[in-house]
Amino acid sequence: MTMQRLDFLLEESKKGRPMTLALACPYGDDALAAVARAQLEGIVKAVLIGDEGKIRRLAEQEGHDLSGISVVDEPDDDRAVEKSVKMVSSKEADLLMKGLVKTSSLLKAVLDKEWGLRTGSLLSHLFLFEVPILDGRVVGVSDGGMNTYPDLSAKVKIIENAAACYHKIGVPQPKIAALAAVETVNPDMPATLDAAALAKMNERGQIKGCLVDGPLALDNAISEESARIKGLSSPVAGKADMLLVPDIEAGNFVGKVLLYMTGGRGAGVVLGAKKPIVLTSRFDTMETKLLSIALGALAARS
Ligand code: COD
Repeated sequence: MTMQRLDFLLEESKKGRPMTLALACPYGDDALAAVARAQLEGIVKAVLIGDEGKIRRLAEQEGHDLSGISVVDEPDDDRAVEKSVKMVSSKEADLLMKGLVKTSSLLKAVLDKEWGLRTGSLLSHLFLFEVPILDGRVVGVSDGGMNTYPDLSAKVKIIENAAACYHKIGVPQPKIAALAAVETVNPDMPATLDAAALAKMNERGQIKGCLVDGPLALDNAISEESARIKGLSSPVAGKADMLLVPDIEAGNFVGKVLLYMTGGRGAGVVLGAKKPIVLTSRFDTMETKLLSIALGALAARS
Protein backbone atom coordinates (compact mmCIF):
# COMPACT_ATOMS: atom_id res chain seq x y z
CA MET A 1 0.00 0.00 0.00
CA THR A 2 1.34 3.40 -0.94
CA MET A 3 0.11 6.66 0.56
CA GLN A 4 -2.37 8.59 -1.60
CA ARG A 5 -3.00 12.33 -1.48
CA LEU A 6 -1.80 14.73 1.19
CA ASP A 7 -5.22 15.81 2.46
CA PHE A 8 -4.93 13.24 5.25
CA LEU A 9 -2.34 15.57 6.84
CA LEU A 10 -5.04 18.21 7.27
CA GLU A 11 -7.57 15.72 8.61
CA GLU A 12 -5.16 14.17 11.11
CA SER A 13 -3.62 17.42 12.31
CA LYS A 14 -7.07 18.81 13.20
CA LYS A 15 -7.51 16.05 15.77
CA GLY A 16 -6.24 16.77 19.31
CA ARG A 17 -4.92 20.01 20.72
CA PRO A 18 -3.73 22.70 18.28
CA MET A 19 0.06 23.00 18.31
CA THR A 20 1.54 26.41 19.12
CA LEU A 21 3.40 27.65 16.05
CA ALA A 22 5.97 30.47 16.09
CA LEU A 23 6.17 32.14 12.67
CA ALA A 24 9.26 34.30 12.16
CA CYS A 25 8.96 37.35 9.85
CA PRO A 26 5.48 36.66 8.43
CA TYR A 27 5.59 39.05 5.51
CA GLY A 28 3.90 38.78 2.15
CA ASP A 29 4.65 35.32 0.77
CA ASP A 30 1.50 33.38 1.65
CA ALA A 31 2.98 32.22 4.97
CA LEU A 32 0.59 34.51 6.83
CA ALA A 33 -2.35 33.29 4.75
CA ALA A 34 -1.44 29.66 5.42
CA VAL A 35 -1.01 30.21 9.15
CA ALA A 36 -4.28 32.15 9.43
CA ARG A 37 -6.04 29.27 7.66
CA ALA A 38 -4.31 26.66 9.85
CA GLN A 39 -5.47 28.57 12.94
CA LEU A 40 -9.03 28.70 11.57
CA GLU A 41 -8.95 24.94 10.92
CA GLY A 42 -7.80 24.27 14.51
CA ILE A 43 -4.42 22.87 13.44
CA VAL A 44 -2.30 25.49 15.21
CA LYS A 45 -2.42 28.35 17.65
CA ALA A 46 -0.17 30.90 15.98
CA VAL A 47 2.27 33.45 17.33
CA LEU A 48 3.65 35.91 14.75
CA ILE A 49 7.05 37.41 15.48
CA GLY A 50 8.06 40.48 13.46
CA ASP A 51 7.22 44.11 12.79
CA GLU A 52 3.72 44.40 14.27
CA GLY A 53 2.69 47.43 12.21
CA LYS A 54 3.77 45.73 9.00
CA ILE A 55 2.05 42.45 9.96
CA ARG A 56 -1.25 44.15 10.78
CA ARG A 57 -1.17 46.27 7.59
CA LEU A 58 -0.49 43.18 5.52
CA ALA A 59 -3.27 41.21 7.23
CA GLU A 60 -5.70 44.02 6.52
CA GLN A 61 -4.61 44.37 2.87
CA GLU A 62 -4.85 40.63 2.27
CA GLY A 63 -7.99 40.15 4.36
CA HIS A 64 -6.62 37.77 7.02
CA ASP A 65 -8.36 37.62 10.36
CA LEU A 66 -5.74 37.84 13.11
CA SER A 67 -8.19 37.48 16.01
CA GLY A 68 -6.90 34.84 18.39
CA ILE A 69 -3.40 35.11 16.89
CA SER A 70 -0.72 36.70 19.11
CA VAL A 71 1.81 39.13 17.66
CA VAL A 72 5.24 39.75 19.21
CA ASP A 73 6.57 43.08 17.95
CA GLU A 74 10.18 42.78 16.77
CA PRO A 75 11.02 44.92 13.73
CA ASP A 76 14.59 43.58 13.35
CA ASP A 77 14.61 40.35 11.27
CA ASP A 78 17.58 38.69 13.00
CA ARG A 79 16.14 39.38 16.42
CA ALA A 80 12.70 38.18 15.27
CA VAL A 81 14.26 34.89 14.13
CA GLU A 82 16.14 34.58 17.44
CA LYS A 83 12.99 35.26 19.48
CA SER A 84 11.03 32.69 17.44
CA VAL A 85 13.69 30.02 17.93
CA LYS A 86 13.87 30.81 21.65
CA MET A 87 10.09 30.44 21.98
CA VAL A 88 10.48 26.89 20.73
CA SER A 89 13.58 26.02 22.77
CA SER A 90 11.84 27.32 25.92
CA LYS A 91 8.80 25.17 25.05
CA GLU A 92 6.46 28.17 24.68
CA ALA A 93 5.88 26.97 21.12
CA ASP A 94 5.62 23.46 19.66
CA LEU A 95 6.96 24.22 16.20
CA LEU A 96 8.78 26.90 14.25
CA MET A 97 7.99 28.28 10.81
CA LYS A 98 10.05 30.39 8.44
CA GLY A 99 8.42 33.47 6.94
CA LEU A 100 10.15 35.92 4.61
CA VAL A 101 13.71 35.36 5.76
CA LYS A 102 16.65 33.51 4.19
CA THR A 103 16.63 29.75 4.81
CA SER A 104 20.30 29.74 5.83
CA SER A 105 19.71 32.58 8.39
CA LEU A 106 16.91 30.61 10.00
CA LEU A 107 18.89 27.35 9.99
CA LYS A 108 21.94 29.04 11.49
CA ALA A 109 19.74 30.35 14.32
CA VAL A 110 18.25 26.88 14.78
CA LEU A 111 21.80 25.50 15.08
CA ASP A 112 22.90 28.14 17.61
CA LYS A 113 24.80 26.31 20.35
CA GLU A 114 23.36 28.38 23.23
CA TRP A 115 19.70 28.90 22.45
CA GLY A 116 19.06 26.91 19.26
CA LEU A 117 17.12 23.70 18.73
CA ARG A 118 19.96 21.19 18.50
CA THR A 119 19.49 17.76 20.05
CA GLY A 120 22.97 16.38 19.39
CA SER A 121 21.61 14.55 16.37
CA LEU A 122 21.58 15.54 12.71
CA LEU A 123 18.81 17.82 11.47
CA SER A 124 17.41 16.95 8.07
CA HIS A 125 14.68 18.04 5.70
CA LEU A 126 11.81 15.85 4.51
CA PHE A 127 9.52 16.88 1.69
CA LEU A 128 6.39 14.89 0.87
CA PHE A 129 5.01 15.33 -2.64
CA GLU A 130 1.62 14.41 -4.03
CA VAL A 131 2.27 13.46 -7.64
CA PRO A 132 -0.72 13.93 -9.99
CA ILE A 133 0.84 11.82 -12.74
CA LEU A 134 0.96 8.91 -10.26
CA ASP A 135 -2.74 9.37 -9.32
CA GLY A 136 -1.93 11.47 -6.28
CA ARG A 137 0.57 9.03 -4.82
CA VAL A 138 2.66 10.57 -2.02
CA VAL A 139 6.42 10.30 -2.45
CA GLY A 140 8.87 11.70 0.11
CA VAL A 141 12.30 13.11 -0.70
CA SER A 142 15.12 13.62 1.77
CA ASP A 143 17.34 15.55 2.02
CA GLY A 144 16.81 18.21 -0.61
CA GLY A 145 16.72 21.10 1.83
CA MET A 146 19.36 21.07 4.51
CA ASN A 147 22.29 18.66 4.39
CA THR A 148 24.42 19.43 1.38
CA TYR A 149 26.65 16.36 0.75
CA PRO A 150 25.82 13.78 3.46
CA ASP A 151 28.23 10.93 4.12
CA LEU A 152 27.08 7.42 5.03
CA SER A 153 26.57 8.24 8.75
CA ALA A 154 24.57 11.34 7.86
CA LYS A 155 22.43 9.31 5.46
CA VAL A 156 21.64 6.88 8.30
CA LYS A 157 20.42 9.82 10.42
CA ILE A 158 18.43 11.24 7.50
CA ILE A 159 16.64 7.88 7.15
CA GLU A 160 16.04 7.62 10.91
CA ASN A 161 14.60 11.15 11.11
CA ALA A 162 12.31 10.45 8.16
CA ALA A 163 11.22 7.06 9.52
CA ALA A 164 10.25 8.63 12.88
CA CYS A 165 8.16 11.22 11.01
CA TYR A 166 6.48 8.56 8.85
CA HIS A 167 5.54 6.69 12.05
CA LYS A 168 3.83 9.85 13.34
CA ILE A 169 1.78 10.23 10.17
CA GLY A 170 0.63 6.63 10.30
CA VAL A 171 3.15 4.71 8.18
CA PRO A 172 4.72 2.18 10.55
CA GLN A 173 7.28 0.73 8.12
CA PRO A 174 8.09 3.26 5.38
CA LYS A 175 9.75 1.87 2.25
CA ILE A 176 12.87 3.89 1.53
CA ALA A 177 14.74 3.75 -1.78
CA ALA A 178 18.39 4.78 -1.57
CA LEU A 179 18.68 6.45 -4.96
CA ALA A 180 21.54 6.45 -7.41
CA ALA A 181 21.72 6.82 -11.17
CA VAL A 182 21.75 3.03 -11.60
CA GLU A 183 20.50 0.02 -9.68
CA THR A 184 23.80 -1.85 -9.74
CA VAL A 185 26.71 -1.29 -7.37
CA ASN A 186 29.45 0.53 -9.23
CA PRO A 187 32.69 1.39 -7.38
CA ASP A 188 33.06 4.50 -9.54
CA MET A 189 29.71 5.83 -8.37
CA PRO A 190 29.90 6.52 -4.61
CA ALA A 191 26.11 6.94 -4.25
CA THR A 192 25.68 3.27 -5.23
CA LEU A 193 28.15 2.16 -2.54
CA ASP A 194 26.39 4.15 0.20
CA ALA A 195 23.01 2.86 -1.01
CA ALA A 196 24.16 -0.76 -0.86
CA ALA A 197 25.62 -0.24 2.60
CA LEU A 198 22.39 1.35 3.83
CA ALA A 199 20.34 -1.55 2.49
CA LYS A 200 22.61 -4.04 4.25
CA MET A 201 22.56 -2.02 7.50
CA ASN A 202 18.76 -2.09 7.37
CA GLU A 203 18.70 -5.83 6.68
CA ARG A 204 20.99 -6.42 9.68
CA GLY A 205 18.88 -4.25 12.01
CA GLN A 206 21.35 -1.36 12.20
CA ILE A 207 18.66 0.92 10.75
CA LYS A 208 15.24 0.18 12.19
CA GLY A 209 11.61 1.18 11.71
CA CYS A 210 11.69 1.12 7.90
CA LEU A 211 12.61 -0.97 4.88
CA VAL A 212 15.59 0.29 2.88
CA ASP A 213 16.70 -0.94 -0.52
CA GLY A 214 19.34 0.37 -2.86
CA PRO A 215 20.90 1.28 -5.05
CA LEU A 216 17.73 1.97 -7.00
CA ALA A 217 17.34 4.33 -9.92
CA LEU A 218 14.39 6.73 -9.79
CA ASP A 219 12.33 4.74 -12.31
CA ASN A 220 12.63 1.39 -10.56
CA ALA A 221 12.13 3.00 -7.13
CA ILE A 222 8.77 4.42 -8.23
CA SER A 223 7.45 2.16 -10.97
CA GLU A 224 6.65 -1.50 -10.33
CA GLU A 225 6.70 -2.06 -14.09
CA SER A 226 10.22 -0.66 -14.34
CA ALA A 227 11.34 -2.76 -11.34
CA ARG A 228 9.86 -5.87 -13.01
CA ILE A 229 11.61 -5.17 -16.32
CA LYS A 230 14.91 -4.71 -14.47
CA GLY A 231 14.30 -7.99 -12.61
CA LEU A 232 14.30 -6.31 -9.20
CA SER A 233 12.17 -7.95 -6.57
CA SER A 234 12.22 -6.31 -3.18
CA PRO A 235 9.53 -4.85 -0.93
CA VAL A 236 10.80 -1.38 -1.83
CA ALA A 237 11.49 -1.47 -5.59
CA GLY A 238 8.61 0.17 -7.46
CA LYS A 239 6.77 0.97 -4.20
CA ALA A 240 9.03 3.48 -2.45
CA ASP A 241 7.40 5.85 0.05
CA MET A 242 10.56 7.92 0.21
CA LEU A 243 13.56 8.61 -1.99
CA LEU A 244 16.81 9.02 -0.09
CA VAL A 245 18.77 11.25 -2.47
CA PRO A 246 22.58 11.30 -2.58
CA ASP A 247 22.90 15.07 -2.12
CA ILE A 248 21.04 18.37 -1.89
CA GLU A 249 21.24 19.01 -5.62
CA ALA A 250 19.56 15.73 -6.53
CA GLY A 251 16.89 16.27 -3.85
CA ASN A 252 16.26 19.82 -4.87
CA PHE A 253 15.92 18.94 -8.55
CA VAL A 254 13.58 16.00 -7.93
CA GLY A 255 11.45 18.15 -5.61
CA LYS A 256 11.24 21.08 -7.97
CA VAL A 257 10.43 18.87 -10.95
CA LEU A 258 7.58 17.34 -8.95
CA LEU A 259 6.23 20.72 -7.83
CA TYR A 260 6.77 22.86 -10.90
CA MET A 261 6.68 20.44 -13.82
CA THR A 262 4.03 17.97 -12.73
CA GLY A 263 1.78 20.46 -10.89
CA GLY A 264 2.13 18.52 -7.65
CA ARG A 265 1.55 19.68 -4.09
CA GLY A 266 3.98 19.23 -1.25
CA ALA A 267 4.63 19.45 2.47
CA GLY A 268 8.09 20.06 3.90
CA VAL A 269 9.58 20.00 7.38
CA VAL A 270 12.99 19.93 9.10
CA LEU A 271 13.31 17.00 11.50
CA GLY A 272 15.78 15.99 14.20
CA ALA A 273 15.66 19.30 16.11
CA LYS A 274 13.98 19.74 19.49
CA LYS A 275 10.80 20.49 17.53
CA PRO A 276 9.92 20.43 13.82
CA ILE A 277 10.61 23.42 11.62
CA VAL A 278 8.29 24.31 8.75
CA LEU A 279 10.63 25.46 6.02
CA THR A 280 8.85 26.37 2.84
CA SER A 281 10.23 28.52 0.07
CA ARG A 282 8.89 31.87 -1.09
CA PHE A 283 7.60 30.30 -4.28
CA ASP A 284 5.62 27.53 -2.60
CA THR A 285 1.88 27.96 -2.92
CA MET A 286 -0.40 28.71 0.01
CA GLU A 287 -1.62 25.11 -0.24
CA THR A 288 1.88 23.69 0.06
CA LYS A 289 2.51 25.98 3.03
CA LEU A 290 -0.71 24.85 4.72
CA LEU A 291 0.11 21.18 4.13
CA SER A 292 3.61 21.80 5.52
CA ILE A 293 2.14 23.30 8.68
CA ALA A 294 -0.10 20.24 9.04
CA LEU A 295 2.90 17.92 8.60
CA GLY A 296 4.90 19.97 11.14
CA ALA A 297 2.01 19.88 13.61
CA LEU A 298 1.79 16.07 13.34
CA ALA A 299 5.56 15.69 13.66
CA ALA A 300 5.48 17.93 16.77
CA ARG A 301 3.22 15.52 18.63
CA SER A 302 4.92 13.50 21.34
N1 COD B 1 22.38 18.97 11.81
C1 COD B 1 22.96 19.25 12.99
N2 COD B 1 23.99 20.10 13.12
C2 COD B 1 24.44 20.69 12.01
C3 COD B 1 23.89 20.47 10.75
C4 COD B 1 22.80 19.55 10.68
N3 COD B 1 22.18 19.24 9.53
N4 COD B 1 24.56 21.21 9.81
C5 COD B 1 25.51 21.88 10.49
N5 COD B 1 25.44 21.56 11.79
C6 COD B 1 26.27 22.07 12.89
C7 COD B 1 27.73 21.66 12.71
O1 COD B 1 27.95 20.46 13.38
C8 COD B 1 28.46 22.82 13.36
O2 COD B 1 28.51 22.66 14.75
C9 COD B 1 27.57 24.03 13.07
O3 COD B 1 26.26 23.52 12.82
C10 COD B 1 28.02 24.83 11.89
O4 COD B 1 28.27 23.92 10.84
P1 COD B 1 28.68 24.36 9.37
O5 COD B 1 29.71 25.43 9.46
O6 COD B 1 28.96 23.14 8.58
O7 COD B 1 27.33 24.88 8.83
P2 COD B 1 26.82 26.34 8.52
O8 COD B 1 26.39 27.06 9.76
O9 COD B 1 27.76 27.05 7.61
O10 COD B 1 25.53 25.95 7.66
C11 COD B 1 24.58 25.03 8.08
C12 COD B 1 23.46 25.14 7.05
C13 COD B 1 22.34 24.21 7.42
C14 COD B 1 22.95 26.58 7.09
C15 COD B 1 24.08 24.79 5.65
O11 COD B 1 24.37 23.45 5.63
C16 COD B 1 23.19 25.17 4.51
O12 COD B 1 23.20 26.32 4.08
N6 COD B 1 22.43 24.17 3.96
C17 COD B 1 21.63 24.38 2.80
C18 COD B 1 20.41 25.16 3.18
C19 COD B 1 19.71 25.68 1.95
O13 COD B 1 20.19 26.58 1.31
N7 COD B 1 18.54 25.11 1.71
C20 COD B 1 17.74 25.58 0.67
C21 COD B 1 17.55 24.56 -0.37
S1 COD B 1 16.00 24.89 -1.11
